[in-house]
Amino acid sequence: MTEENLNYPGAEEALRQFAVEGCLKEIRPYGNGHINDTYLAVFRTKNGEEKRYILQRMNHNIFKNPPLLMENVVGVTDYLRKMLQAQGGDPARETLNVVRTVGGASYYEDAGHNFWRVFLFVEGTRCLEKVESARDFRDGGAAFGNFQKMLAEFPAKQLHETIPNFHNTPSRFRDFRKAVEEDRVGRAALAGPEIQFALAREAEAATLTDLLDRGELPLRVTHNDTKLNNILFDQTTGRALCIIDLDTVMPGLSLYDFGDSIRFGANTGAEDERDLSRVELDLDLFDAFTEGFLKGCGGKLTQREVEMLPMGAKLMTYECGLRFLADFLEGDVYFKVHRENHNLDRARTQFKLVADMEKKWAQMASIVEKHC
Ligand code: ADP
Ligand code: GN1
Ligand code: MG
Repeated sequence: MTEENLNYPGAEEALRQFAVEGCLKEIRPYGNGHINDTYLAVFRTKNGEEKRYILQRMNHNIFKNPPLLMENVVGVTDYLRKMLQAQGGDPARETLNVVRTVGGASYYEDAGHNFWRVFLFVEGTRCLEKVESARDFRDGGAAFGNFQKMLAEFPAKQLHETIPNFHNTPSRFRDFRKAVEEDRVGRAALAGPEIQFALAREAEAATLTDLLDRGELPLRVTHNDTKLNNILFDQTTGRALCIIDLDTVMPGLSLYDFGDSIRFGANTGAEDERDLSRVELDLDLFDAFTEGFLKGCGGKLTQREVEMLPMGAKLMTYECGLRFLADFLEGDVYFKVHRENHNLDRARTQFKLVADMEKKWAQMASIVEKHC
């Protein structure tokens, strides 16, 4: 099967279990995800053409039950494929396509209890790590809004909760406070101002969960990880084409999807920027995404949801900062890190962004009002 030097024996062994086409030519790590191990696998078919696949080793420290997770991914992508077919879309490119094992399963568990899966590589696309134009971001907003709209009638009861309390901000706050108290690797002294910043905002953490509990915000099927690099953009048309990274599709609030996108994409700096003077909320990008998202949702959001969009942005940013900081304090056990203090740098950008949102609160609210 193998043609050239392949340095990922576990990945190669896993690939062999799947119903893939041709001779394996190359495997290499791919993308910038913080969670799964992602590889690009290139095959040469009998007629000399290249066929590409995405192979992933699912992170089962984080996703405790990969088989149930894959049930979600298969259920959601099958459903989206039918919707796309009915709408005259292209189901082979506009959603993920799970490649089965030769035995027909959606994943493979190896002898070391690693869980692997394969997707068709969506050809002719670009994955953006940073917003390049307001148009892209508006389009990304429309794509995430539309994703939520398409799943509006999906039977939510069928979905397993892949990570309990994923966007439960008060629960994230408690985890953070525990990490500070335990200070397991002796890093709390390095993060004094960040810890204080986080503690000072405890009162606001429950804003959205309280509204949900009181029935003032509806539970929907949401993506929950709406980073810009979880959208593939068509290289030819430049339009947002395919929403990927479906591991956290679960019941949630529309505000989680809106907020997480703003947190990442409307930041003038990178998520791990060390120079905090470069980190601000770009109001033009906030405007563009809001416009796209509201259009994509197709007028389905309630007035209360629309009103709370700025709060969604702020709380998702704050929550992500809590998570990065807690992981720093716990010794970098969750997010992949590539340098010393990486998680602390990430937490700092999130908190800088929260502080900037607090300054720009009135402008954020009037942008939202303008679009509804
Ligand atoms: P993680 O959960 O670690 O973020 P993702 O599922 O988002 O993993 O995949 C990581 C990266 O791999 C994506 O940001 C994207 O660049 C690329 N990728 C994933 N699936 C596909 C696919 N089917 N086609 C093309 N690129 C993909
Ligand atoms: C992770 O998987 P990825 O890299 O798209 C994380 C998100 C965080 C994000 C921060 C399952 O997203 O919740 O917001 O990193 N995903 C999971 O960059 O925890
Ligand atoms: Mg991802």
